[in-house]
Amino acid sequence: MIIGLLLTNNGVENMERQITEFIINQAKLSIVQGDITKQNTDAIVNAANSSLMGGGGVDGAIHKAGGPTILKECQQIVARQGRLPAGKAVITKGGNLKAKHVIHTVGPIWRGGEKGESEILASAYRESLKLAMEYKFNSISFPSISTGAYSYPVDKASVIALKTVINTLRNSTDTIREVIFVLYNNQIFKAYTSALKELAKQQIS
Ligand code: AR6
Repeated sequence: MIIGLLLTNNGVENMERQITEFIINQAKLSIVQGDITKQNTDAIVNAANSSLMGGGGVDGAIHKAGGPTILKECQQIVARQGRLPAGKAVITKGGNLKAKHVIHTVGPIWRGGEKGESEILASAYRESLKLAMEYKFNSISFPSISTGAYSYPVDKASVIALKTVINTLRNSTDTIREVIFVLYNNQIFKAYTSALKELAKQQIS
């Protein structure tokens, strides 16, 4: 059950802006504008590609900040189980990152919306949370999966991302107490903020 929505505008460290918090059972969902590589949650999520060999965007930033051990572990995973299908997730250690673990998932490439994109995107969030629960993490940070190089329209992606996390937290009695969406640019941040306000209105009314 959702028990509250709090709107704040704190001066958070690292130039982050945090404006929206949403309480679901015992967990807090919040949205901040910032760089996910600076987060100290138990895990941060990487919007990777199926090769798990790194790339641009948030993937490149995570590998750069975390150092080469992350890529090494990714190579071992691919050697063991092959490429990572879209909608699935795997986990590595965090290397030099503050977060001790990185959950790598692959979102859908936007192809117009009729190719199962929404289900694959929801699955990427669900599978990432499932891994976090298996590892008994208390906190996890997500980027906005698929809304960069993979071109998923953010007005649609934000609703799917938030709904999937809210529904998972609502149906869970697990260890997760904090989920943070860490959004790099202002346009994406604004889209998530208005999507969350809209969802909150629907939930509360
Ligand atoms: N912290 C948080 N979010 C970030 C950061 C950061 N440091 N850097 C970028 N973003 P993208 P995708 C945001 O392209 O669309 C890669 O090359 C960015 O503003 O990183 O899922 C992979 O290897 C955007 O909102 O991921 C794949 O080939 C969001 O992260 C492909 O891109 C996602 O953008 C995956 O594409």
